[in-house]
Amino acid sequence: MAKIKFLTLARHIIEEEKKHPHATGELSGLLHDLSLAAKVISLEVNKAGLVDILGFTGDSNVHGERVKKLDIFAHDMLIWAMDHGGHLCVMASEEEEDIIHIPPKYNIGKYVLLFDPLDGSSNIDANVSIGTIFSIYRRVSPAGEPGTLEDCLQQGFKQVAAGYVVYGSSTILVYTAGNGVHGFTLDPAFGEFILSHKNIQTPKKSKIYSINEGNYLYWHPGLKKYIKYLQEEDEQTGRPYTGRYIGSMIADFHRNLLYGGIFMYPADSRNPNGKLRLMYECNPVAFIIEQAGGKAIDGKQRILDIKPENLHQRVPIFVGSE
Ligand code: P6P
Repeated sequence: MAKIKFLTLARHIIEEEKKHPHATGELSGLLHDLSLAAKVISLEVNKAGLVDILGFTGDSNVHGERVKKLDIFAHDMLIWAMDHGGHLCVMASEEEEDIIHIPPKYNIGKYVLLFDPLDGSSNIDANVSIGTIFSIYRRVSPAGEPGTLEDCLQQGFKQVAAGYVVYGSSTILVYTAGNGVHGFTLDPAFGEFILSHKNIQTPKKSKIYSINEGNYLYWHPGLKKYIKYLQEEDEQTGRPYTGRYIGSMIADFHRNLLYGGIFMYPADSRNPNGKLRLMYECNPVAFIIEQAGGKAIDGKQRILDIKPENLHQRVPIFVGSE
């Protein structure tokens, strides 16, 4: 029999699931449905320049940010792909103020999905990499009833899985279900995600730092000192570091996951809680980086320990090599 070299996402999920004797296959079904949405969004993102899907809908989202059509498309696509699989009891999205209920006959699933449908969307017209980020919990409300806000507002260390898709030079889906971090690259020829990065471990140390230096004036003095320290010359500690900042968090995070480094979106005098969202941006990447041997803090505590107060709360984040 021919030696088949490649491993599809679907096959990998099933093999991972076999490692858990009491796995029911629901999480596998959920991740499979997510990968379908990712393929369709990837198709649209990669031809965005060709059809009239660029530009603004003219609407603005719950945060008053002008919304690009692809944002809405990705949001709608994820809901369409996820709300009838029977795996979920509730969902939440960056694009929706409140929790998203699952149609009654399908809302008996035991999982909760939170997502940022298209992070970095201000970069779409410039062909810069953007991404979808997702976070999965087990429900805490009684089975058989519709999911609740309480199901969504769980601390990050309770995530059962988390991941992201980067729509860039290729489309890559990276996820963890608590047993390491694995990356799958989409082969558009036959529309399958193929294992390309098994068991990603982020370098313990690196010379890359990612931060928007345009906010320097508003930073805490200690942060100013730290960034200046990185820019000093010192052979022994490998300084000066290299600045790399795409302005699309998931693209910056993905590069640093593979190459090592630190990504920072700190609090500053204008944004006391920073800019990035806890539930569907910081918690997922914090789960991933810790599984890959790195760290994620808000400047004081572990991101995964933060007790959420609301669905769209922002937190400062310092994430990357230990
Ligand atoms: P700034 C994109 O809009 C985003 O939400 C993240 O993807 C990115 O890291 C950040 O904002 C960039 O923000 O203030 O540096 O432009």
